[in-house]
Amino acid sequence: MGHLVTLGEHILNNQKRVGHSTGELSHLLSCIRLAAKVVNSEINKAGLVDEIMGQYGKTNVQGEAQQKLDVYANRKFIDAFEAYSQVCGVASEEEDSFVAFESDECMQGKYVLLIDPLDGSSNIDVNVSIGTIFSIYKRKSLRGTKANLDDFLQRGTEIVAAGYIVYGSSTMMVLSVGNGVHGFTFDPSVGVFFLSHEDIRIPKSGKIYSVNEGNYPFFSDGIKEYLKYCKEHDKETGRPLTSRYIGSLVSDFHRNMIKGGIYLYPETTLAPQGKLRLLYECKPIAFLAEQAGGKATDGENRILEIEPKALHQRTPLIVGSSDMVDKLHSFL
Ligand code: AHM
Ligand code: MG
Repeated sequence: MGHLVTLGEHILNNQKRVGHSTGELSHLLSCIRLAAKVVNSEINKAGLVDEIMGQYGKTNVQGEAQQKLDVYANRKFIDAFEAYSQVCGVASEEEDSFVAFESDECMQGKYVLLIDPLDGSSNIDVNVSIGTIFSIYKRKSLRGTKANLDDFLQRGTEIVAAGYIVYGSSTMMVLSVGNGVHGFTFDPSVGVFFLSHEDIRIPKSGKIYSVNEGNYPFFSDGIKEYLKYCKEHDKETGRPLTSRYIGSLVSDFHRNMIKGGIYLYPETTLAPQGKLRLLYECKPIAFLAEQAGGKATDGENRILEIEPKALHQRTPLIVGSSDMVDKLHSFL
C-alpha cells in the first residue's frame, strides 16, 4: 500500500512550497481541521441528541430561522480561532457583525477569516448533507491593532485560501491555497483527513444543471430560456440535461465539480440580489471553482472581482463547468 497523505502533511508541504512562509496560515488551517472534526462528530450525533435538533428559537441577522447546530458550529469555529490566535478577526454568516479579537496574540494575526459555519442548515433535520464554507484573507489594517470592516470587505481576488467541509455520506474537506483544489476524506476510525482527491479539475462541460426551479415564474426571461434549453431533446448536444438539486450549496457544488455541471441561484423578482451571500458563500465557492478550472459569475461579472459593500451582501450566482457557464451567458 502506498503512503497515505494526511491533511496535516499536505498543509506542511504547502508551507515548505511557499518557502518564506511563517507557518501562520498552516496553523490556521490546522485549527479549521480540528474544529471541523469537533463539528463533524456533533453533526453525526444530530439524529440522536434531541436538545441540539430543531430550531434554536431565534432568527439570524437575515431573518432566517437558526437551527441549534448552526449556533453550535458557529461557536465552535469562532472559539477555536480565538484560542489558536492565528486570525485577528472572524466574520460569520451567523453573526450580525464581525468579531475582532482583542488579545495581543490575536491582534498580531496576519489574517482574517470569513465563515458560513453550517450552510444548508434547513437540511439538518432531514439527514441531508450540509457544509461549512470558509475563506482567508490577509488583513488590510496594521498588525497589532483591532481588525476593522475593511479587512473583511475585500475582493475575492485577494483570497489566500478557501475551502469547504461537506458532511455527506462521508465527511470531506476540499481546500485550495491557490495551487489547485485538493480533497481530503475523513476516516472516523482514526480521526484523520486523508488526501483522496488530488488536483480536482471540473470537467469543461457536463450533464447536470442545479437550480431551485420552483422559482421559475420569478426568473428573468434569459434564465427561463436557458432552462428550456436544458430540457430540450437534442441528441447531438446530449440534451436534455439531468436535473439535480439538493438545496445545500456545498453538496450541489461538490457534485457538479466532480461530475461536471452548472449550479445557478439567479436573481428573482422577489429577491433582486438573489439569495446567497457574496462573502460567506459565493466568493469562496468561486475561488475553488476557478482553481479547479471552472467559472463563477453573477450573470455579468466574475464573482471574485465584485467589490463588496456590506458583510451580508447577497449576489446571484452561476458556477460550474466553464463551457456551461458560457452557454448560460449566451442567453442573458
Ligand atoms: P442557508 O445559508 O440559510 O443555509 O441558505 C443557503 C442555502 C444554500 O446552501 C442552498 O444552495 C440554497 O440556500 C438553497 O436555497 P433554496 O431553498 O431557496 O433553493
Ligand atoms: Mg449559508
